[in-house]
Amino acid sequence: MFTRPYLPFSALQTYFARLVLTAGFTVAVLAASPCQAEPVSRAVRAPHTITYDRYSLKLDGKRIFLYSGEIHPFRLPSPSVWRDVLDKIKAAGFTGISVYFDWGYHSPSPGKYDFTGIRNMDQFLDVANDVGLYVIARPGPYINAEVDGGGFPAWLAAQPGNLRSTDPLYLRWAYEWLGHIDAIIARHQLTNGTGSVIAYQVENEFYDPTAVGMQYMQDLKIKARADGITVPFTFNEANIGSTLFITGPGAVNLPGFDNYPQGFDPSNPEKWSQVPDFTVNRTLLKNSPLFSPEFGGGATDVWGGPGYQNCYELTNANYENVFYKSLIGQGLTMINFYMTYGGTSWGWLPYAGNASSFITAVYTSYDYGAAIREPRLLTDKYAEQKRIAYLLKAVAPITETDPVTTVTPPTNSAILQYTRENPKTKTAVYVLRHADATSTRDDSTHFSVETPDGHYASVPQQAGSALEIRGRDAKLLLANLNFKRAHLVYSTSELMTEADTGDVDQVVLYAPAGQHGETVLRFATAPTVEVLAGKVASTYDAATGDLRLNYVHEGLIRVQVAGPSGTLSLLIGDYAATARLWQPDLEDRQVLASGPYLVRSAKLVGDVIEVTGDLDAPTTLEVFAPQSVDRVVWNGYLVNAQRTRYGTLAAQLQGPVPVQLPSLNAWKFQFESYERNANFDDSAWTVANHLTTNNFNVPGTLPVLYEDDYGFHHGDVWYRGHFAATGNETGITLDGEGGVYGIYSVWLNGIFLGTQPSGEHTFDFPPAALRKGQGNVVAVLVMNMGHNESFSPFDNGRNTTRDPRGLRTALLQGDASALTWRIQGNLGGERVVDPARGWFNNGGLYGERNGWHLPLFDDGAWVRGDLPDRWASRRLPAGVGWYRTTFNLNLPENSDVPIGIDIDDPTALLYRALIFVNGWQMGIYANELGPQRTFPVQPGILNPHGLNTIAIAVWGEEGSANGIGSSGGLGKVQLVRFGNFSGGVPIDVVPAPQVSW
Ligand code: IPT
Repeated sequence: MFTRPYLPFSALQTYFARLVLTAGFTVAVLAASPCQAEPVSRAVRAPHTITYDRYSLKLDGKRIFLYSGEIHPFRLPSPSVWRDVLDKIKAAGFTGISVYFDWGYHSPSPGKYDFTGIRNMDQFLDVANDVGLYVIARPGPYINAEVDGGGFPAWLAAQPGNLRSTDPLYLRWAYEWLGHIDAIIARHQLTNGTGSVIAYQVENEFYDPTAVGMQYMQDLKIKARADGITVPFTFNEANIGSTLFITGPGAVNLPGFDNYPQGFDPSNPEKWSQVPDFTVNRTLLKNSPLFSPEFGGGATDVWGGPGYQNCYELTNANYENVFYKSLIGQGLTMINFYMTYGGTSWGWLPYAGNASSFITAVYTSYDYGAAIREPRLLTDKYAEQKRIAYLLKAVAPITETDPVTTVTPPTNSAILQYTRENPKTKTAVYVLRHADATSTRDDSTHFSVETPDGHYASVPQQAGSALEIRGRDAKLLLANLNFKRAHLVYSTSELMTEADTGDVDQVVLYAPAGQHGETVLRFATAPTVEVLAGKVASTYDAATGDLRLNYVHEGLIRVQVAGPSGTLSLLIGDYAATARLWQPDLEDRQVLASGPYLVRSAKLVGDVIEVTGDLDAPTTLEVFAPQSVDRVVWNGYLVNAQRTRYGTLAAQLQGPVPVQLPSLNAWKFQFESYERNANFDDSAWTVANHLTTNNFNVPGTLPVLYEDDYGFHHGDVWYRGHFAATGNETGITLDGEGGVYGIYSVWLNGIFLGTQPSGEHTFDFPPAALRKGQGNVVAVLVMNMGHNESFSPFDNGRNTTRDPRGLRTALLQGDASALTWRIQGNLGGERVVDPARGWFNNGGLYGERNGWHLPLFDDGAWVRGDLPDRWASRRLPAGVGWYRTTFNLNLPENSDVPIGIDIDDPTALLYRALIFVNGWQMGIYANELGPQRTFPVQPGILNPHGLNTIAIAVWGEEGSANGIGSSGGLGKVQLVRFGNFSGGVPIDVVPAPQVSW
């Protein structure tokens, strides 16, 4: 654990200067200790008014484009890196985030709530406010989200009441949750001036158009207002064109429509869809903007699926380009992308699934193929979103546009054009794409620009050039736009941003490399045009005042145009040249920085610009700042910056220090599953003898053996059924229920009877195993892969969270002997023994109940367990065995080295494994299913500067008593590095018990 004081430049000056040699360049260092990215607080403090009309949201009367990214704090259980991910979202120009709050993550048992440690949502919302992101708060009570129970706490499944309805037996619990979470959200509202929450979503995707559904929504709204929620209400309706909750009871202020055009099946990532039409909502939404609360930013994957790289490709940068720009072309001014950072469904958070649902199940990773990958990595999807987001920030007129219908269509009929115009400024917005969005053809066209500046019937005008639209590509073009120091008539290049750096107006334009570009600016008198880099042809027409620039996009072209109102610096790039361009938010000042992997913040202090960020390699940092600035501080170091011939400042920055991860060896091993044996002492276990249940699903036999009814909710659960044998018993019929991919293993008096997937199965007793006239024990280990969601709010769907887990049926065959049962899940059940890691961290394996997963557990008596290891050669039966090792990390200071744990083994072996890192369950592994074999582990869970412990609990699914046919064992386990960056954020190791078991 370490924290580093931030030394503002003034403080740096008081330190001794010293010189270090970095990558062949001399850098003056004024700091005694460097600093990692220090939060630049952009905190919003004064109370604000939030209003809206049919065009956009308005904050204190000023229109904003809400360009928002979805992130779930419960999928990032290391508060230090909340800031990292939020910095990254902010740095891409997003104006907001949308956040689900997971009821089940905060409530282990009826009446108990926890908002401390990794569950500290005040802290999360504080960071969002500090970073400068608006928040759409989505507290449910139901959230879906591919999380256990869809966000319903598992204990709720054992309570009476009709979920997601007006049933008072349900509402009393829903209100209890809202009472807690609303109080937190209310403290962070823009309307109070104490935070950045800008909107509040009521419930989640709710198709129930009946009186009950509408009243339920109305009840939740009344509750939220009573709890002090004063920001506008939103709702995420699934069906574009639905009138639900737009008027009448339950109506929200800002109705929105979810859409995932590419769907959720990543098996064919080349498959494309058509662009949905949100404009059908225009007639419905009279007084609120077009809004998509969830627009596909990636996709889910399932156990045994093709993996998240496919999800990424299914929703790649081209998809973003075409679909997101089309939404702007349709006039949306509020869009949230689901997900922007997916994260990790660590522990037992993943939703186990329902074979009939549109998403059957998810596994530990919730990477989602999103713009920021699970190890917090930036991608070309991120770069694409940044180009769009910067444009939206730079061009205020886009927040208020009407469609223009009287438009000459593009000359190429394969191209579709959305045309919009700001009614006040008459700025025109054109979005051009293939009418058939799936087309892979490269096309070219001319189009017509008609604004108060004039009528340009065929653009581009330059003979021999055309507007090129590649297959699966789109362009958002502008006309009649006032820059700070010049007027844009039109451009066939896309605008990324405009930054007034004080003396010049930096205007960044781009297009794919090799494409023609034409930009027309208007000046009353001929400007001077100086081409500083690249090739540009310019013509000035004194009659119109038009200065026309023609060029071919390649690298970074630089042109200075000096007119009567000042100098315009045009930076004309291709995609590569814009990917690493940054416009940190300085509120009243504007600067650009280019080169680094990430720029988190910038600050002007006198003649110094302080920049923070991350580097993935030695980097030339170029800073576009006022001419008065002549010194550059990078992450607390004064660097040697030179004035370039373009008037900018450039400095060579040293890349990250090379990092070698330790190899994992010296593994120890211990087999357990003692519970399978007849003589195991289960007298302290819970007696399972209920004859009734609140669960609507009728048990197959009595007593009720649903684990949730006995206070065991997550992970693996043991059952032991005792019976006195007559000798006629031939077997037992069991229905083990652990969700679609759940399994259960069964033993009689320690003799293994088999492992089956969820569902009913009869296990035959080997005659020799039965003890006639004596006590016998059937032992069952059930893997509960999580509770189902309650996706459909109709009666038959709203209670699917109650789908039973554990045993539903247990019936001896051959003789009706009575079975008496005991059950044991996680240690303590609903009485949480490890509040820091919490109730999703552990199930009921012997090792978990005895702390074998914890860092300082003494495994001195265990045997050697070099990997790969095969239980067949150890003559071990089916059951559970544990591997443990430790390793030291000593990662460079001020660095971010995302690390994961990788398991490599042939998939023929049937085993499952739980991966614990420093006691935290960071992965559920299914060797036979995959696809996840690499498990990112965030810093804070990992100690970057100290000892770390890995414990892996393996459940060998098959094998005889002497180990023949044993499927247990463990393949090679290694640490993998997803990158190496200098910079990062300060990391605090998450406090959690070491050995308090
Ligand atoms: C939408 C849910 O609102 C969201 O919680 C999540 O489950 C998402 O789906 C899929 O990742 S529901 C919509 C797609 C019908």
